[in-house]
Amino acid sequence: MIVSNRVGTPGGTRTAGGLVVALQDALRDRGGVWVGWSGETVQGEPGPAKSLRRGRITYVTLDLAREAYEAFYAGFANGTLWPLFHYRLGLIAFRRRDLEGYLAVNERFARTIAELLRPDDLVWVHDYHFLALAAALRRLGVANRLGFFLHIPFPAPEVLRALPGHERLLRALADYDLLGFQTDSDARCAAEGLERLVGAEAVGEGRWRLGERIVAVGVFPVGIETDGFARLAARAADGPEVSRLAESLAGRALILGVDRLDYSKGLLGRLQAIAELLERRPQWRRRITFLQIAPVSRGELRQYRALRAELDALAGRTNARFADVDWTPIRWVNRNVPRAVLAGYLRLARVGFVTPLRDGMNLVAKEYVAAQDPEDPGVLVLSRLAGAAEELRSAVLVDPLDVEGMAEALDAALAMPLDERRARWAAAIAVLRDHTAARWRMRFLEALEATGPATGTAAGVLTRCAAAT
Ligand code: GDG
Repeated sequence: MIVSNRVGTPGGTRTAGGLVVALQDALRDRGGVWVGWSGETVQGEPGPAKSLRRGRITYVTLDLAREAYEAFYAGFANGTLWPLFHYRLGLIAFRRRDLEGYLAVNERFARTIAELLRPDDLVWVHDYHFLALAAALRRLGVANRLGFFLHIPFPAPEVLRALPGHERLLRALADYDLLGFQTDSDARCAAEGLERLVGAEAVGEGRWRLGERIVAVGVFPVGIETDGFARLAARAADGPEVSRLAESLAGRALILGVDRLDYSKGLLGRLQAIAELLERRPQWRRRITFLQIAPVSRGELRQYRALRAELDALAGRTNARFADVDWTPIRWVNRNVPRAVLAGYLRLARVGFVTPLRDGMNLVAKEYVAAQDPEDPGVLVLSRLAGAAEELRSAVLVDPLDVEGMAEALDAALAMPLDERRARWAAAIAVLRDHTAARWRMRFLEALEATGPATGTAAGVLTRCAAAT
């Protein structure tokens, strides 16, 4: 059974991202149930869960009452946990009733799940919306193996300490059998949090004891379907949408960014770096186009509306400063682009420009590498603070606060000779062919199966995390 806030229901309005595809494949291989929010909010009490069966997968979705949505989703998950876990303390809004609403939604999901579970089912829970789900399930007497994977960074104990109620959430995490993280650093922070903030005790092999519970902690970097995405990009390259973009460039080099419009993605610094490049290296004026695809995300939250206004203004100012009658340096697109077209755009780009201030992994960085033409690959310019930077060491790595440094990196990437581009790309694609989405889910599920309710052991799968002790 997979539990995640958003569900890849067939015919759903959300376009399939890499993650939804990966989870769908996991269920298709083994058969199973996918539980999550329907995406609908209702006035008054929501009705019972809806269920839809397609092949071996059953989708179970719950509507949320408007107030529950405000407290759980907009409030505690995205107004408190998201900024905290991305180290943006100044953006945090905390309200007790949001925390209570969050815990209540976790309880409601637990009741639905408990009714559906068979004794030998594995449960794989995703992301910061459900930190407290295992605790709610245990209270209902569920003894199944429960695994949790966090897609976003896990903060250091000193940062987590700022959250009222953090002890309760950490204790709730120990009700899972396995906690999975994107990077060593995230796993280490979680383990330190368990030790220092709620007194868990390391018992070796990446496991911690808290009261009666033993919880394993492991590192499982999310991958993409590397070969599948490469084929998608190669096929899309001659399609009408990609040709339209290629023709409009009139031979200029394309620098491309693709991100949900989110303050964690470093979009302000990215725009400043483009301006800095054009200011300091005038030879690139008229010779580059920066295209940013930034579909609006969480637009109902104040912090996101403010960011959008600031970005619109900065893009406008930079264009006004450098544009000519037949050239504007920045194309700023808030529309969602179909996945195949996006793959083609990535292949066309001379530079993939990915500069989050902090990111659990960042799949766009991986998709950019997978999409390249092996004969003539472009260059990935990647923030050191993306989880992906731990794997993609051959990218041009940048500090996302260092605007001058990012402009220099763009200059180097645009001028990079073919043999160096090929060598960097070959190193990156080798990592991505090894660390695929399929391997990610297999490793996680094997590790979860290796934890036992009886013994609580997680044999031999958590060695990378030993450093965390
Ligand atoms: C979270 C963590 C972690 C984007 N715009 C369009 C579009 N996308 C697709 C991308 C990519 C996905 O959305 C975004 O994934 P990221 O990993 O870059 O970022 P988050 O959404 O913040 O994801 C992150 C991830 O979970 C997985 O664990 O890596 O750190 O924050 O696949 O291509 N897709 C389409 N049109 C768009 O306009 N079709």
